[in-house]
Amino acid sequence: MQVGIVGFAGSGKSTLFELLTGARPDPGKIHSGQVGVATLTDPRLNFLAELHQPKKITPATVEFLDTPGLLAGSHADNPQRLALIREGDALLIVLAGFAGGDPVAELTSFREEMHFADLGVVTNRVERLEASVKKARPDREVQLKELELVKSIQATLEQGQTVASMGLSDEEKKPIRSFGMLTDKPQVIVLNGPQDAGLPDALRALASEALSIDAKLELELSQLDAEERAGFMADLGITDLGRDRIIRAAYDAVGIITYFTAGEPEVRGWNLERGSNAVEAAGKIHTDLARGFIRAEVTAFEELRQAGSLKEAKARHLQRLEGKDYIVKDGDVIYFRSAL
Ligand SMILES: Nc1nc2c(ncn2[C@@H]2O[C@H](COP(=O)(O)OP(=O)(O)OP(=O)(O)O)[C@@H](O)[C@H]2O)c(=O)[nH]1
Ligand SMILES: [Mg+2]
Repeated sequence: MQVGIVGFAGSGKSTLFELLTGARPDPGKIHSGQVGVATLTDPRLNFLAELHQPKKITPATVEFLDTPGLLAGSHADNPQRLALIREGDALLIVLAGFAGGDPVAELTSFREEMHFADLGVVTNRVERLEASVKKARPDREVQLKELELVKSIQATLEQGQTVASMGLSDEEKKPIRSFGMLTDKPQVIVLNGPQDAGLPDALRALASEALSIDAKLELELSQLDAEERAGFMADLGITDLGRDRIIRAAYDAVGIITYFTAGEPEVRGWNLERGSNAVEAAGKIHTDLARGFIRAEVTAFEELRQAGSLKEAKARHLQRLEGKDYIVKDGDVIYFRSAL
């Protein structure tokens, strides 16, 4: 899972990238996009580690991609800059809330830039396909179908609507998947700046789930030792840090849940697309585990926590045997039985 950190130049993307991933932004990498890995602080993992005393603890992770900012008012190379994020699963749009700017106008024009870039891509594709279907070719039928699809996307974008608003199924989207339509991606909107003002209502109206963070301050806090940090936070009246909220919001936007495997060698969190079944979950670990799947022994994390130990959870019959079609839930602790 990869989330592109995007926005206009100077909005604080690299500051946020460093806060989320702990990786130093490298100016030499920015033009191709710099990848960093963020681990979600998850108290459930600590509890499981207490129980199992494993040799290794591996949290679930998400990749963030720091990208060069767009330049306001210069359409020309913005689509090219935006091309970097076409492979991402979601976009984290960072708005500058610290330099007296107008975040609502900033979000509106950023969305326009994405719109414009998508329109460029589909218009290009429409033109190519129109030329191509004029010739007799074996895949003409397939191309005619794709042409119909890209034309309807083009019309939608021209009317000011997003690709996401079309509600296309994964199957319908197959021909355009490689385009990575930006206006089809889930968005996490982050207002970066001092927290006293809170989120303006006008921004909430545009992005109901918008979050706010003071990335610079929080990055500075993260570099202190725990005691100093607690002191500063108390002095500044900060009770809640934004880092984990943002990572959690990225998981939710993409539709990713976490399940756990727990044993003596390793306690580990795994990312899984919401709605996946037990075999698909097994496949995240190893294809053999999925191929040889017999059953999944599942305990909900909260029940395990209340029972206090796996033994007690079993005694209370809280461990369930589930088959291939079982839909895995966030927080499930799973032991897979496999014939391979
Ligand atoms: N006051 C204030 N300054 C900030 C905040 N976040 C970032 N800055 C400053 O704004 C400047 C730009 O921050 P960056 O994180 O480099 O911004 P960016 O979006 O990566 O910029 P580009 O990569 O050039 O597009 C730096 O000088 C930061 O220290 C903030 O929350 N408050
Ligand atoms: Mg930057």
